[in-house]
Amino acid sequence: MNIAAKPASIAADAAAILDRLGVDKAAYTTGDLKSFSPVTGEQTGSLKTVSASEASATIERADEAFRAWRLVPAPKRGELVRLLGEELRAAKTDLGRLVSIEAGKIPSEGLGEVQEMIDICDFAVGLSRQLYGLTIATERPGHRMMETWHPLGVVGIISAFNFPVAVWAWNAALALVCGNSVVWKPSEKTPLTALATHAILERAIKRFGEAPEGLSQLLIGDRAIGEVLVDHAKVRLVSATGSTRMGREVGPRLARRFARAILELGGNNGGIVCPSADLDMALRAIAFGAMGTAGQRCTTLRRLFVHESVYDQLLPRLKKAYASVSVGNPLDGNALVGPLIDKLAFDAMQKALDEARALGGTVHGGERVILGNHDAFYVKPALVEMPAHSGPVLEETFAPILYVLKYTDFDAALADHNAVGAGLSSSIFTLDMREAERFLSVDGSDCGIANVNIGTSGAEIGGAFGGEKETGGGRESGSDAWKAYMRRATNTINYSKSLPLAQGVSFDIE
Ligand code: UN1
Repeated sequence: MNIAAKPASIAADAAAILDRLGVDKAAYTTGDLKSFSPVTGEQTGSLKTVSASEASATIERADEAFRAWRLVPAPKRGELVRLLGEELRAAKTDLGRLVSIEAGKIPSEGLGEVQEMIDICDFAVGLSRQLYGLTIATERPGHRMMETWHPLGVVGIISAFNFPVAVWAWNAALALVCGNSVVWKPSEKTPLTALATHAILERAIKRFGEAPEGLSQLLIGDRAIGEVLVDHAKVRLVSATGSTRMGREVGPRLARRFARAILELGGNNGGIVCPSADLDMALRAIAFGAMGTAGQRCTTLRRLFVHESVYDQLLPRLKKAYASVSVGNPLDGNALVGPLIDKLAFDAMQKALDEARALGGTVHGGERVILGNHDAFYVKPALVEMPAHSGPVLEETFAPILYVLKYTDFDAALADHNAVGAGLSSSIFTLDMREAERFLSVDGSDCGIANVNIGTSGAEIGGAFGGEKETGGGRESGSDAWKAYMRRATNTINYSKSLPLAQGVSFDIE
């Protein structure tokens, strides 16, 4: 879609996009939740929020919708998701730009996020004809044993600012083909992209024609609204993406009522550069992994272990890349690094850098870049040479900080690599198959994602996405992640004329 004239402000730019996508102006101009663009810090909207009782009523409606939707054959449900994919293709330019406005992503990353949504729709459409279980050999004659997968119920989605719409799509596309209804609580930092996404979905629902009312709904509100979603008895699964701190609260609350959780929490992702590494390739992968999205992906590369034999070759090249990377307004120009989401993120980054300095770290970059607006927080990505794997290196700071450590012994580097709370993504750069295979093996990387000769970030949707330990253990997106969105029934059918008991038990009554 062409943008006719250059809008006067970012707010006007966002309003024009929302208008084209069919969002009612009142939804983002007459409420009390203020939204901002990190690009300039300017306000972009004031959104209507829901009360706790309205949120409960929304969930009840979603439960009603679920009861009807589960009866629709799965391939037919897939047709709705196919239409969603079509609408997303048509809206890609607009939604991608809105992601840039609201999350500060550079254009290719804003568009890339929408592409992830399209990809997962395609995946889910195919999946809608593949929701199958096993037939299992039984020990009894004249019997058959099989498993059936049934829809689960209302699926709650809690998403974070850094992937404001793709994470919804990973969950919603699967949940819908699996026969569930969806209630979404987006980040308060990125509500406009949620309104836009929902308007796109509503267009697909309209074209589909037969979806029950309330099949997919949006809750704009604060943390208390998220709690309603987590605590409501009709919500059978909550997929929550965000900090480990958030997950520590959400997980036990869901467990208390035996609801399911898919938790996708913090990452403190590491990479190992071995003596045989292709350094040109490693350099590019490290640069994107550590500086891309201004260090605000949960898969961002945060710790780099470099073998002493290549340290002095790689470090100067990395320093050069850090010194020359373009930081700037993602809406115009060709910057590779956009803004941090807000001042809190900037403060957390500076605190981590101070701690690193106090422990003897040498910090290159990391300073604020003022681009004419004091409410926007741009930074030079920071490269930190650390003498030891300690202090802030052990924690995820959601900002572009890459800690670099020199190693001598592969086993020791691997042990340090695994010695953090989070366990999301990891990579090794090597041409030595022993090192590569070891990294992927049982006593290699302990993360949910382990890569060879590519970076930690930018996973495709076809694989299961998520991580271990304090990352929460959940898996979303591809592979068989769909199973978390359904319930499995094991069925044993007796077509014989007798009733043999399993394990040879006899229980003969007169
Ligand atoms: C996230 O940061 O929450 O692998 C998700 C990646 C993206 C998804 C990141 N496909 O970097």
